[in-house]
Amino acid sequence: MKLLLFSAALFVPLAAVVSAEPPNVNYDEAKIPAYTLPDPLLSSDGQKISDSAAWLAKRRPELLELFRSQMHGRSPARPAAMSFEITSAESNALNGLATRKEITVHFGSEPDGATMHLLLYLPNAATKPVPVFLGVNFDGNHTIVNDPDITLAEQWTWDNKAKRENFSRPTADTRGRNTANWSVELLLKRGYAVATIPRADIEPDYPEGWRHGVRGDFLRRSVKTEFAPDDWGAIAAWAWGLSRALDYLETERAVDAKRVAVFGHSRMGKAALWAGANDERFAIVISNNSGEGGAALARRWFGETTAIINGNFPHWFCHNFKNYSGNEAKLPFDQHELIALTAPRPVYIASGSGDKWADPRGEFLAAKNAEPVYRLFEKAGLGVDDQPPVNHPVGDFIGYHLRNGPHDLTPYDWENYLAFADRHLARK
Ligand code: GTR
Repeated sequence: MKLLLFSAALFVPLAAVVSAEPPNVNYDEAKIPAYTLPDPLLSSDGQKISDSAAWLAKRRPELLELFRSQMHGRSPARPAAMSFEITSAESNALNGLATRKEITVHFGSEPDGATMHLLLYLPNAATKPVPVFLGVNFDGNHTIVNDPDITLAEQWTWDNKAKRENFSRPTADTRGRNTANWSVELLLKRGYAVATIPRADIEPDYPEGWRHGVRGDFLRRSVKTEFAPDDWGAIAAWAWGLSRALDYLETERAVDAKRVAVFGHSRMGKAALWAGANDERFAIVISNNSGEGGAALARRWFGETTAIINGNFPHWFCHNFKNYSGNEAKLPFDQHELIALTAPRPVYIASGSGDKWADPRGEFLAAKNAEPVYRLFEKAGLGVDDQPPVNHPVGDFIGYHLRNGPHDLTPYDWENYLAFADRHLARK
């Protein structure tokens, strides 16, 4: 009896130590425990990578495999039976500024198979194939700009209040709701096409949303009945959707598919980084306020953590990633290495000064620690050692700015992305 009591007493504190309870959120630089970042140039067999050939042949595939198996999961290849159906084309959109096209991407030949709705604006002033900004939108294609003729497509949503899934057509009053974030007319005037897909077409964003998206569709058509620990999560699915949109853009004569910048805000910034890491056809990668699981270092205890993100968004990453909740030191990588997977292509990381949840300094430090890989390609990175003050953009092949203000995507951010894209895409 005595012995039993004794062992029970021993057991309790031990359980408390190993529990996966999310730690408190920390916003104090002084409280961040010391951490050691993995060296991007050190292969798992101990070999030091010292040139770009060894990076591309050995370390890059190794890191990609680690991010696949431990964080984002494995995504399927481009479906063989995928097809594109142009459902509308209007050459006089946005008061003549652009040609608007809507394309339904069918992922398979089955009539009940998954599809996504791609919206494309082409600048009418262009005389040759144009570069493109491509991103996933949060609330539907009709929200990105004030254009009454964008199709209001039905989509799955989650009603948090009623705790109910809904398949419905968005109401007309949501048209143009996110115009301020997308700056579509500015991009068109600057000579860029704008392409977008809705997040809910690929996967509605809630834990059971996969049932209504491409992950559920692929699972139903496979021999499996449930996801493997390293099967793709929702962020990987959104990234995969971006690659499928690029597949269409490669068929579009009015655009130059070798000059496509993939971008995203917040969770879609995480998706853009993963899309760019996987798919080297993307010419530029832009992460706006992507934070935890995006550009911010996982090992820095500041703002959102691995445990919190896995707890609140269990569908975003693969099951294996749950092993790192409260256990970031065990990750075989950190997010600077995700950024480095874009090398030698240009990558831009942007933070908001008031966006503490995303850890702006952790985003800067990840960009900074990606530099050794760019150096292998003789590409200059940030050009600074310390995080610049607000509204002071820096960098060559790794761009960075800390915008004054909250978690948001603003015209200030776009001015910098445009300058970055102008500079790099003109070089091609
Ligand atoms: C938050 C989440 C962040 C970020 C953000 C967003 O709730 O914790 O990781 O992705 O959402 O996507 O706006």
